[in-house]
Amino acid sequence: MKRIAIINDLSGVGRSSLSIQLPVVSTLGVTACPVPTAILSSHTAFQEVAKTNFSDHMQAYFEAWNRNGFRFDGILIGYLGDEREQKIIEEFILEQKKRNPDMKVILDPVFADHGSLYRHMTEKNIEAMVSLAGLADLICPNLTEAAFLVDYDYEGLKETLDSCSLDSAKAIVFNALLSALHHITKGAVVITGVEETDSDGRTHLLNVLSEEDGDVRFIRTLKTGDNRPGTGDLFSAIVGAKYVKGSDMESACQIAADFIGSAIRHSDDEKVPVVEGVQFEDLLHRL
Ligand code: PXL
Repeated sequence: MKRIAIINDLSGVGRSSLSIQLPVVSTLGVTACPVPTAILSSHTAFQEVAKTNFSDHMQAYFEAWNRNGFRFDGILIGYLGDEREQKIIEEFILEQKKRNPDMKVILDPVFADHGSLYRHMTEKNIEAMVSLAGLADLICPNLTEAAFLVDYDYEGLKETLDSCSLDSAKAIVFNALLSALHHITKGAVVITGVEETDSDGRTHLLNVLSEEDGDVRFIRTLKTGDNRPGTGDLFSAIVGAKYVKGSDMESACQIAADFIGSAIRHSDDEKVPVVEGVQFEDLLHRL
């Protein structure tokens, strides 16, 4: 069975990061090995949060893994406790690449959404993510993170995209952004969960896939429901597990997008408070 190290925070309440990626990756038939970057009482959209970083312990954790001879087929990276973790993770990646040159690195640079940085995030976290992107085979930022990573003005970008009704016009705008992102990574890029409204007033979530500079493909799913935390974590877990198992990128993205669309609808039907994320537990069997 394939094995992925999942480097992400452990948040007690709110369905984000490790709490949802572990069951999703396991359901997809891949062994999930957690590396907590921080332990939080809940994700940071709740008012009261107690946070403890794992940065001081991460090196010993990886060294013990390496000394045991553990070898991974993939490394999935999400939220960092602080920027010091970047170097430690990079050393782990380089060591594991020596052991398995086919190992895939999937980076979901979790630090912002809807135009703003998450609480506790600084410029240094962004620099850490840019550095990690240099070692990734796939990065999956949302639109805000994509803009921050390459120093684009998010509001201007969003406005331009909203004014494009044709896919051909959108593709030109995305191509410029993707080209900048391809300068910071040699890997593929998926910009996730970009909201758009069609001429009938329906909202779609658009995922923009680019495996190399100049390539741009749109993957859509109908969105009927609220914006909920944790959808990016679900996306990277599904695409990461499928990618490591050898699936092509486009169908992995489509499966992830469809799953997230139905999980959002289901959460609304079940009247789950938005801050508690998506109720995915009783849908796992669909993966
Ligand atoms: O789902 C993204 C995420 C991950 N980890 C933490 C968060 C968030 C989003 O708010 O706060 C701690």
